Amino acid sequence: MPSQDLPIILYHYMFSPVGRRIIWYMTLRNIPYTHCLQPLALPRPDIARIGVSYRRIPILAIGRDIYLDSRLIIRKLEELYPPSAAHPSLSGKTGDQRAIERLLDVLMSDSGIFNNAIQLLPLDFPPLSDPDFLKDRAELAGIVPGKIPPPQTNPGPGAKLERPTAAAEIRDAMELLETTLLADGRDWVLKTDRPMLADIEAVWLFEWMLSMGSFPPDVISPEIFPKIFAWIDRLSKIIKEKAKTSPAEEIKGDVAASKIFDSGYAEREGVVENELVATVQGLKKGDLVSVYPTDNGFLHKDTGALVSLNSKEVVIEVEGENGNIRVHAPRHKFAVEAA
Ligand SMILES: N[C@@H](CCC(=O)N[C@@H](CS)C(=O)NCC(=O)O)C(=O)O
Repeated sequence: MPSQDLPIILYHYMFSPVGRRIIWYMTLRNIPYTHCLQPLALPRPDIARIGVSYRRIPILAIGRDIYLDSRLIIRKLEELYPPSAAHPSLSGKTGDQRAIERLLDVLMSDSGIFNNAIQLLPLDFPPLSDPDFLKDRAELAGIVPGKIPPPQTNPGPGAKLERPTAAAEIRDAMELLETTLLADGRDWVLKTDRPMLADIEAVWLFEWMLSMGSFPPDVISPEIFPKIFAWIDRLSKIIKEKAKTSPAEEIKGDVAASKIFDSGYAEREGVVENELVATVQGLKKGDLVSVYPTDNGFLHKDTGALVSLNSKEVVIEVEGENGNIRVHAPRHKFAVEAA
């Protein structure tokens, strides 16, 4: 476990469903953290000053180690805070349980369902009529004035069918849960006596959509999916109660940066393993590499000296405003390229 002196700082904004995934995880495991709230759109000088170019939210700092992407963040918190009475485990015990946990993560993170949820944001959600916000999100998708957009972002025909099509996709994922894992009336996805990581993996997007008023009531309602709505309600109540007893403190970007630069590293330096991406490029420790996501936000590359690389993670050392930090990115949906 990292030294208790190392600050844990979550950079996020309250509207971020992926940020909430991390908050719910840390809340259920009693992991104390502070948060540094960010604007909904770029620029985010608080993040630039620590030396990070990655543009997505959430980002988690544990001392001078900075973790990108919620899946890696959860995996790291699992490793760095092994189960104890103070930090109870949320992971499944059996292989079957862990498989359900991971498959739910794949469903909610990798199946494209997140984009469907975005399509269903209420049309009167104020940022949707803010041209600066829309320009920012076009940049996230890689659409930059004067440049040819990548093929997946070309607007297709039938834009007016986007919302009904998205609703059908969301309903389908909800139907899966309602009629299988929750069908027998259990309280929690793994039939445990308390919520586990599998619950968090399944719930974060649906809870966010509910809180945003995104469900089209004729397609998705408590009458149509009673078990899911009751489960979301049970889980939200537990989180709210827990958050009340130990609320996270909010800190400003300058304070967050000083805390990071005054800290040590949470992890020992790793090695560059014989991974194909390293061998084909002849990469070795210390080489300058760029790391960036491949699904969106790919115009923002972090570049630094390669510290370690394995099948799960790449770590680079990057210069920040007041010293170096280490940026950790998952290998899944991230590129590692000689710079
Ligand atoms: N795979 C990433 C996805 C993160 C993501 O898409 N976050 C959204 C907010 S929920 C985002 O960053 N949107 C653009 C932005 O805020 O700059 C993760 O799991 O962390």
